[in-house]
Amino acid sequence: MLVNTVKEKLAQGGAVFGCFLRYAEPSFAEFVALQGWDFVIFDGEHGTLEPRDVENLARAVELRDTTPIARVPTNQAHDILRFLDTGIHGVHVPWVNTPEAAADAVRSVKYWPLGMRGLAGSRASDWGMSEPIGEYTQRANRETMVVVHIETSAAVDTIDDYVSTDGIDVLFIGPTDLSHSLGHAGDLGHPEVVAAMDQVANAVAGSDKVLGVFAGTADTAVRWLDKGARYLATTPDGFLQTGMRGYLDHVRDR
Ligand code: 3PY
Ligand code: MG
Repeated sequence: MLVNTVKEKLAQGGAVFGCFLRYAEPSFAEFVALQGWDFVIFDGEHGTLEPRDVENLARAVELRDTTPIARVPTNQAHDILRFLDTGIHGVHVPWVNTPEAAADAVRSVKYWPLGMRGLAGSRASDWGMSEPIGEYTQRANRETMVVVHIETSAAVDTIDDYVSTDGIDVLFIGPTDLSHSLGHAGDLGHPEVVAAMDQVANAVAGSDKVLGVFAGTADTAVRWLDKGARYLATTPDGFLQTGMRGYLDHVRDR
């Protein structure tokens, strides 16, 4: 398991930038990593990616010094384990709607004494060949990140208790699900959605957690940096769509 440079940069007070990817193509993942993103999040919640895909995608981005992370499909220990065993350096856990569920996520990600992640030879541990297994478990506990999605009104209502939960690195706002949960699906600028996101940002400020958020465009990311976010994620889909549509609109309208 390599050093988690995202965790390192965050510990130094820096901001990190990443991309969600939902395509099972290692060359595309490597192409994206070469743009210079700090991390890539392979999306096991939305789309079709399975742990087998993620293992090869992780290899591809590691080649380009980019930290591999995955969004797991559920907050179930066995789902989280199958993704972690591929060798990724952290998980995004979706739909963590109570502080107790956040503590469950930490227990699934960490080995003893912080949690009860299942232990066996896998790519994550170099199949037990590089170091004594007890050293690996403690190193994995240090290097592996827990990113918890705050994306329902129930989570926002109890945000102060998430902030004091040990073992969480990033509290990550999922604006789309949050807007849906508040009855304003897709309207990320609705005053109630903005107020809920600001409530999360205010609760995280001054705590030992990092504020993360999905920010599709660079302008949105800059606004969030100004509000204290230091873990920003987007997706290539929007950029591809804008670029390709722009090309076709330009050539077809002549
Ligand atoms: C959301 O907006 O709901 C997300 O999960 C973003 O990744
Ligand atoms: Mg979501």
